[in-house]
This record gives sequence, structure tokens and C-alpha cells, in this order.
Amino acid sequence: MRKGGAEEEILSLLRTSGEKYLSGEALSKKFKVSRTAIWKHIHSLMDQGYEFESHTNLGYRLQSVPDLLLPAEIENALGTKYVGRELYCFNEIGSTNDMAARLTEKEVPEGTVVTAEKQTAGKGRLGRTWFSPERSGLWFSVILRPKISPYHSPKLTFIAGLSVHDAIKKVTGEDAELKWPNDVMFHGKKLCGILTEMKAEMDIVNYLIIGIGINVNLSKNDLPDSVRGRATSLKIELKRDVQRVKLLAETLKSLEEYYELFKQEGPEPIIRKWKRKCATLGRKVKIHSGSGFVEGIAEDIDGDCALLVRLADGTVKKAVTGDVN
Ligand code: BT5
Repeated sequence: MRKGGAEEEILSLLRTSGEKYLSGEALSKKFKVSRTAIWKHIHSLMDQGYEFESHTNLGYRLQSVPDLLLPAEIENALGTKYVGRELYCFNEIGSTNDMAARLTEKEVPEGTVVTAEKQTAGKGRLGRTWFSPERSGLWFSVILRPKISPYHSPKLTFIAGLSVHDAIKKVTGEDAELKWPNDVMFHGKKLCGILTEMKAEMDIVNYLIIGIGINVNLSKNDLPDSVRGRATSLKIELKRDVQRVKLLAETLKSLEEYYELFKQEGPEPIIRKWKRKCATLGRKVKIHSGSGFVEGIAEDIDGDCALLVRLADGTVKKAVTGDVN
């Protein structure tokens, strides 16, 4: 679903006219279509969740907008230069990361964003499932083309984590925590997961897809038993709904800012900031990876975004990826 045409322009005009009614006649003159066509557009917008006051003599007035991931709503809230300026919004899709990968086969601009109200095959790392129920979370992917070697891709996962952290702070006033390597936690439970995928040659990334899943307005029953104990949502924790469109727009804005910072100054400021928000450091951890596990105290994060763990025998082991318990 792409943004489009007369309907969006009618909406935009009604949005800016605030309390003022706009008559069907004035709208039909402005957009050079019949009054019936205007009426149809208004009804189509109502089907999408917009509410209008209509008055026989005065016309239409926009009353409320839905908190849905609609191009017009996202665009209206966006404060970015290029991230999210090209938008693909779906009601239901397998995985936004997979769709983003398909889009890169065409020439899409850097910063293109794919969103979904629901994913039927949301992915975590290593082929795991990411539960993505309808209209309650933010499930989206951002396409970037950094001129970096594949080896540096974890830094983009850090950028995404920080962006989610900052957006949550801005929208709710609350501090989330970052968990190495790819989670955002809230009150000790998983609120958001990040899946960075890429297409690369030996020493250069062709494109990178940052997939972000944030549990915004999910209630406890929206998640299956298998994750309920370890997962949470902003709504569960704050006991109120949080505006998804606003949170998405803020996340994209932070992401663009951190990405620009990364391009100008390299990874150090990102890693430094990430460490300050990190809940993993200083803790006893057990890191599971394909090759077994490492147990010790999480001591630091190095310039490669790897976790440095001090083992019981005093040696330090570098973990590049894995799951922390
Ligand atoms: C992640 O993997 O945390 C990455 C999740 C990325 C999801 C986004 S949504 C938009 C984009 N499109 C996609 O298809 N994916 C990305 P990992 O660290 O492997 O964690 C996966 C594990 O988290 C699962 O095995 C479950 O235990 C748990 N989990 C699944 N759904 C969850 C949810 N909604 N909230 C919290 N935990 C969940």
C-alpha cells in the first residue's frame, strides 16, 4: 500500500483547516472532481478509521485520526530528511524484513521503510519466530546502504537499539534498557527485538535491513505462553495506550540522527552512549551461542560491539553474538 492521490490531499487540507468546516462544494472545486467523488473519498477515509463531523450547510471537519500505520499519518508525524520518506505500509505481510529485501531488488532510496499492522511470519534471529499481532505493535524495517564492511553491521543494530530507547523516552518519559546484543528491555522484560540482515560482498555491504519489533499496545493475552513470562509491552507496563505513529516517527528520527553521527564520527559515540543505557554490563551472564556457552561477569563492550566477559579464572573472553541469560 503506497500513499496516494486526491484522498491524501483532501485529508491534508482538512487537517490544516482545524476547527473550520470545508464545504463539499469548495472541496470539489479545489480538487476539480464531483461532490460525489469527494463524498466517496471521505467515506473511504472513514473506513480507514478517520472520523469527520459533517454538517449539511457547512461541510466536513476532521474530528479524529486513527493510530494506524497509514502513510498519511506517518508522513504527518515524520521529522526526518530521508528515513521513512519512502514508505510501504501493509495491513498484513509475512515479514517486513523479507519485503524490504525484495524491494532492494528495485532501486529504492536509502531510508525506505516497510511497516505492517500484522506479520504472519515475523522473524527473530536464527530462524526464530517473532510474534507480531495485529494493530498493537510496531513491526517495521528500514533499508540503509552504509559504505561499510559486513563486519561492522552490529554497529547498526546498536544504532537501532539506541533509537528505540530515545523514542520511548521522548514519547513516554520512561527509560528502557538495552540488552546485548539486540534487545530493548522494559522493567527487565523484552519489549523490542532487532534483526539486522544484509546483502554483502566480501568486503562491502550492498544494503542492510534493520528490522525492529516493538510491543507497544499488546496486552498479556496477545503473546503466546512461550514468551509471556519474559516479554512485555509499553501498555502492560504503563497501563495506558501509547501512540504508535508517534513512537514510530520518533524512532525513525533518532535512527537518522544516529546514522548520520555514525557516518561522520564512526562508532565510538554510539557505543559509548549504548553502554550507558546497557543493562547487561556488570552482571553475571551466561551467553549461549552456536558453539556452546560462556559464563562470567559482563565487563565491557569493545569497539566491535562485542561483549567482553571475565571468566572465573580471570581471563577475558570476547563474545561476538549469542543469547544472554
Ligand atoms: C529478535 O530475535 O529479537 C529480533 C526480532 C525482530 C523482529 C522484527 S519485527 C519487524 C522485522 N520483520 C521481521 O520479520 N523481524 C523484524 P531474537 O533475539 O532471536 O529473539 C527471538 C525470540 O524472542 C523468540 O524466540 C521468542 O522467544 C521471543 N519473542 C518472540 N516474539 C516476541 C515478542 N513479540 N515480544 C517479545 N519476545 C518475543
